Amino acid sequence: MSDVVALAVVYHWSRLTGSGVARSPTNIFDPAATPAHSIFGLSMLVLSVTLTIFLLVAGLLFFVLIRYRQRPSDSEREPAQVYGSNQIELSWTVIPILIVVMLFLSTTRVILDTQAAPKPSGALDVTVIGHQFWWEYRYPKLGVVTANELHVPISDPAKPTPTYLSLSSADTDHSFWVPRLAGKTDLIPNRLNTMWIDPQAPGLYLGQCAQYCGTQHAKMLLRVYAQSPEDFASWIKQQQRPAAQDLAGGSAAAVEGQTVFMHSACINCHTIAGTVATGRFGPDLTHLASRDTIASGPVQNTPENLRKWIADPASMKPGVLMPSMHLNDHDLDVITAYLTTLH
Ligand code: HEC
Ligand SMILES: [Cu+2]
Repeated sequence: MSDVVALAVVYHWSRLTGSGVARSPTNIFDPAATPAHSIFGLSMLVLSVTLTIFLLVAGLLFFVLIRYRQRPSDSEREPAQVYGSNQIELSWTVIPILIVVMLFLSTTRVILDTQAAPKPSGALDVTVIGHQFWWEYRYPKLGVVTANELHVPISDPAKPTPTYLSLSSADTDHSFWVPRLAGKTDLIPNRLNTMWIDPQAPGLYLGQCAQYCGTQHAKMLLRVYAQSPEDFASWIKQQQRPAAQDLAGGSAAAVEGQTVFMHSACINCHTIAGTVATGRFGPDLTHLASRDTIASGPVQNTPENLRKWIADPASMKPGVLMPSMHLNDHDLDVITAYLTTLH
């Protein structure tokens, strides 16, 4: 109960001061998609019911404590003892039952609305695979594979184009949670879970793996880019281009970098579509340079960071499952030059 009060206080305080959780990009009180709106509505209902009960009970308790406190004028004799009252016992049994039934029905409605919603024909399908410690995104009908940065179209309530996610895991349990879009859904090996999101305004929605999955769980961030239909279509078009085209105008270093890359162990773990690199243990790098971040969110995608990452990934993400390949400075330079051409 004290959690509920604390939450309400924090919420109103931050609203008043315009700071703190209200401005946080992962604010659960600032829903931006239908499932998040339903959950927000339900939590406000539960909060108001439980808060009312708390205030009533605590208020009565304080009243009794103060009103009937011991006074010097009190006589030594015990006051009259009253036993049993059918009316009072009935009311404190029946009213809570009604409240619980009401909360149960409202919760059931939200669960049905978010989990059993019929899929509109305009829906986009994306397969999400959790890995230690990054996200794989596959768009099976569009032939696109990418990592860590999920792009989805915004959805107009008049003509909905929600994104339906099928979630699974390549290793251990993870959990997909972008608080402004929807509730958490776990990614569990050998099991397919589903959820959907329909952000209505373009923007970047952030989240975080919400199930402890190993050393770098904390740096397994979620980035959802909600785009206008036109922007989304052009992103898809760009992701569908074969990678080989990118090198055409590349520098000599980039061309040499491609050769070094294709002759090193990188290809066992990474895919670059249209080349001999077909590994699936690490993120698909076909359009690496089109991403804002690397390492699942925490590192900006700049040539310096990329080089540092390839030289020693654990320096940026201790416990990462990509080993340091101990490349010399020259190979690091040319591989970085090559990867930065992969738009
Ligand atoms: C043993 C498998 C393995 C090998 C070999 C390997 N990587 Fe990785 N790589 C990974 C994994 C796993 C990740 C994801 C790490 C994370 O974010 O937790 C990764 C991430 C990356 C990323 C960041 C991608 C992104 O979108 O965040 C780059 C770039 C990269 N590797 C380049 C290379 C290069 C270049 C080589 C060869 C010199 C190489 N890797 C060799 C497994 C490997
Ligand atoms: Cu995880």
